[in-house]
Amino acid sequence: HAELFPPLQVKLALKLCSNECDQGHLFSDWDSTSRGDDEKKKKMMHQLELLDKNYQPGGLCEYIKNAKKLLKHAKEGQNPFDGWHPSVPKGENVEYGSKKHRELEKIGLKQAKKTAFVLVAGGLGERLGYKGIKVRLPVERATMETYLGLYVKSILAIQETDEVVRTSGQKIDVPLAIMTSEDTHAMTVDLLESNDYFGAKKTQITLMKQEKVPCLVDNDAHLALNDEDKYVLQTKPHGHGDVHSLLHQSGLLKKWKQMGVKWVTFFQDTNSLVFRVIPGALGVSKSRDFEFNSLCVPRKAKEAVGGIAQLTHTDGRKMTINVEYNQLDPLLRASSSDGSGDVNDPATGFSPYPGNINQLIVKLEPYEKQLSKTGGAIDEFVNPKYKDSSKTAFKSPTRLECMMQDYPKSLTGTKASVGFTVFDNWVGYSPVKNSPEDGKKKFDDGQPTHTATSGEFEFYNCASRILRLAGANVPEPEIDSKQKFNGMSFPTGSKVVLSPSFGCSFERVESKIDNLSLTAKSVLIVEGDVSFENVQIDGAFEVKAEKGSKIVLKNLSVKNKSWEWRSKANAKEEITRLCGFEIKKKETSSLLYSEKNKTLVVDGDLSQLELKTH
Ligand code: UPG
Repeated sequence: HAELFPPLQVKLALKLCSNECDQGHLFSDWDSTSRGDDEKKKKMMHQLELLDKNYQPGGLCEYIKNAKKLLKHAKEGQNPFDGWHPSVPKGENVEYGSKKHRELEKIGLKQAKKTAFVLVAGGLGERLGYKGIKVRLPVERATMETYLGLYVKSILAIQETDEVVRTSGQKIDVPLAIMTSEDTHAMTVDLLESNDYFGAKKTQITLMKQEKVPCLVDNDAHLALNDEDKYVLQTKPHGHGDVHSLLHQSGLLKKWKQMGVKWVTFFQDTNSLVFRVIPGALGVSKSRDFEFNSLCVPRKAKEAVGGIAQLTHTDGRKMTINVEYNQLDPLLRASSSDGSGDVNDPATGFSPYPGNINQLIVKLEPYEKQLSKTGGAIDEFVNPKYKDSSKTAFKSPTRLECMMQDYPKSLTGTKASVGFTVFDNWVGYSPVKNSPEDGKKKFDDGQPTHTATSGEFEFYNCASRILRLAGANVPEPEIDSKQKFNGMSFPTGSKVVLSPSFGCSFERVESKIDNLSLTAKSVLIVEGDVSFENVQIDGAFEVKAEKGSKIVLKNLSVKNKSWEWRSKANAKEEITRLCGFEIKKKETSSLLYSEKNKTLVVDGDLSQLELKTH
């Protein structure tokens, strides 16, 4: 068939058929006498060529070689942690709002101007059961802000801070790279374009698409063809670890270095709280000169959150690394004297191993250097589901995977400083990963549910708590066990949304509050430069100062019928079904001010506010 294909494709096919790669089965049905299916054959060679190009470094032959080795280890039941002993590592614990935290934020905000952000958003979130991309989900339904909108606006708020000024006096555009996949790319582009990049410059955001890898049918790493079409290879996602090779291949790291970027901060598709802790964590990276800093929260045993452990090898090597949630229990069981695995410490009610939330801060210079050496390759693993205990056949084709938090494995044996920073759950971690049905099971087990419902309430509760720490009088949220959302009850209270432009650090929020109080039934939505002096709210209040303008609220008492979060089961509308409630808006007081370079002072005069009855 050689005349059908360009020479490079012929070379690739021959390589694949070599003894070493042993993939002759891919072509065994090709009829050498008839020339039928030529177009399909061309498409297949094109697919193979892409798969070869995308698996870097090394191409398809390297993939097959790695797969054979890992499948052999899996069949032999080799423990990936053989020879390594886990212990609880020492990291930096930071209490949000404390003196130490304020100091770290000051240092961190200075570093923020030298930070590039990387969002990994190639996953479809199958556990959630949502049809769209996860970054399109609303963080909360009071404003319907999407995750991607919140993230971009948080980056822009950092960019707007006084500290973010180049030596020349010019403000820089803080870069954001987003890793997408075939499943999420088009929808991510559409979300950005239809929202005008959420106020960012188009050039500020770079999209990098990860490609899938071929599936494997057996322990000899034979590549899988589609059951319905023998000219199409089956593929699956390779995992978020691809982000490193993509950053390397795209040349972004070099470009960022030239721009003066010093840090790269990675984060995931749904964690509405991530930007609350980034300034402080950047402060830790800077002051402790961490080359790699994982952000953590206290972890409940068995929670689907990896644990950070110090692993010490019998030969003396040490590494501080995430042990993924499905591997932590067997590792701990194998190494403890009494066989106890992933269990809570009775004294704290949490696992002694800090939970990795996969927000990673990496020092750019050594990272770029290391990736130039490795090409961004990350340790892979394979997780085949065998048909029976002979471990000779798989239930369905498997593939190699990799995780972005495994990057420090490549630093073992070097002097690189790898550390972690722990914040409390309420301010650091609130992902949306589980369907209402799976969330309910976790709820019944006393586990965090990580549902759209918990995500929304935790977002409001975090903002309320920050206001309390800043001196405001906001009641603690309470659980009303009669009020169930998709069968679960959560602590709820005032619904507070502080947009990133209101303050991207604790001190900034605190500087805007001087005697503010809210009742539990209140809703407060604040955007832009707004300050509160002697303000009482008992109702729903939306206040927004457009960019460049300022509002000072003084001696005000806002009162109206407010909004209500009403439980609603089995709704047709997808988001309502996921959260299990709808918002009934009754009355809202609102104020919008957009005069550039001017301040609106509202002193005791309620007539300046608009009262809407819905
Ligand atoms: N993702 C990709 N490409 C992939 C797979 C995932 O970009 O091929 C993205 C995904 O969109 C998300 C992130 O990677 O933003 C994480 O994926 P997810 O399925 O949410 O990860 P988990 O299996 O829940 O676990 C990760 C870490 C774990 C950590 C946890 C914290 O592996 O160590 O505790 O996230 O949320």
